Amino acid sequence: MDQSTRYADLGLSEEQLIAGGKHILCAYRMKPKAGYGYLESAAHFAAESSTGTNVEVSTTDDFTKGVDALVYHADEENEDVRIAYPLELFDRNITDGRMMMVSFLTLTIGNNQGMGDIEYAKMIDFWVPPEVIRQFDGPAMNISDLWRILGRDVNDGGYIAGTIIKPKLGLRPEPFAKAAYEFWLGGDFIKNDEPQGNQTFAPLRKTIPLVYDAMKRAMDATGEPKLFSMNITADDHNEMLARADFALETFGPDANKLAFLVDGYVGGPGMITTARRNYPNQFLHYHRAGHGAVTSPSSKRGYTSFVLAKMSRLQGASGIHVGTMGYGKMEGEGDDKIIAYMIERDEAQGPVYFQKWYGMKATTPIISGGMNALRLPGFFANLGHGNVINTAGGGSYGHLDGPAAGALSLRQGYDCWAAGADPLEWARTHHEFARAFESFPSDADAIYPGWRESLLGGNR
Ligand code: RUB
Repeated sequence: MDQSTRYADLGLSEEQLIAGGKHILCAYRMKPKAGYGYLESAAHFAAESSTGTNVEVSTTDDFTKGVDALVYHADEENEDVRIAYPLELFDRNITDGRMMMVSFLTLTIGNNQGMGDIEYAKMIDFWVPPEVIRQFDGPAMNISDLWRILGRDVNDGGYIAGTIIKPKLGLRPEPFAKAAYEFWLGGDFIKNDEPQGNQTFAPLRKTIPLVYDAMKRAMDATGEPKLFSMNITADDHNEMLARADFALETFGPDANKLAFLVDGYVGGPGMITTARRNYPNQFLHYHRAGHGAVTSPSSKRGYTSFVLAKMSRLQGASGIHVGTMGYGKMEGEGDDKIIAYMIERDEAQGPVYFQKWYGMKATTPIISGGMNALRLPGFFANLGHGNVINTAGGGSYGHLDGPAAGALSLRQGYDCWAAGADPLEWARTHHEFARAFESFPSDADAIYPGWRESLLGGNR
């Protein structure tokens, strides 16, 4: 059944929809199955994403039709479909009237992902009006709060050198805390790797007190504050709270140095909001493990990393992983810097829409995945600034001289970029950075082809 007379209105202008502020706009890369017309399929897609189904139903009335999602742009050649969703469609809390991300996803990336007449549809951007900004929590904390704890400038405090405890799994409590202590001797921020929690060989009630003890010793040894991002992800809301409460009590007077990490893609929006609303005084670290299943450029369905990051700011993530923009081990490219700009600026241009955030706090980009000191100067040159958290697991624990040297090499990699220095020249006067070349020789060969002659005098 062709529903395009009801669910499409190509006369609507995007500019007017934005000025009106009564819709959420979504842009999809969409292709119908062979034999289905483009506008007809797009209209069916909008119907299934709002008030309709594949047939007319007798219970529809005039009010219902007033909240139909409408296709307002359908460009078959560029596979570009844009849909306006009236705000009334979205579910609201009975407790406080606020909007919820799960409802946004259920409608805009819900049944429409499995329709028989759609080959694929991937959301590449969305735009929200000021009213939606007012109805989401947004971040309570971000990198500024971490800079304050670290004693730095709260507006331009610079690079936070971090790591992920490695190995990913298999450390018992004592070696785990030792690994943390050693990194903190040189670096600022440690996160649990995302599968680490309460495994039988490392019970959380034993591990977390040892981690706090390691933090205190590292703070005494260095005279600097340190930060720990603890994974509180769990299926059960009560289990999340139990983990978080135990850690807050354990860290006692240093609880402000504790962040909570949540696996927000596998766990879903409810988990992020659990952390955001129950612990507004803690930095909320959004880890996105699993997101590649839908965000990868090889996936034609789901949504992009850009969309994921934008949703996370609305929900209130303090920081989210945004990839390494082609400089690390995970998929990505230089243009992904718009992901960082969208979450950290008060207004930014996305792939389709220009978004204003009306003062909603920024979400901090977390740069991670195969990073080490050698990769940082190029990364920062591409991004254009260094006000990020960087977690380098292999890049710290893989340093030939150990994690403290690994941490120092990261900081020196950042300083090299900030000074506008030539990395090979910089290495002559920065020992840990120089040793990163020998620690990660294949990276060194790829990024700095002349390094062996320059640093080793051609001896190796
Ligand atoms: C980092 C690591 C993280 C990824 C996740 O370890 O594996 O889980 O950063 O990817 P290492 P992303 O530093 O040893 O590579 O940050 O893209 O979400």
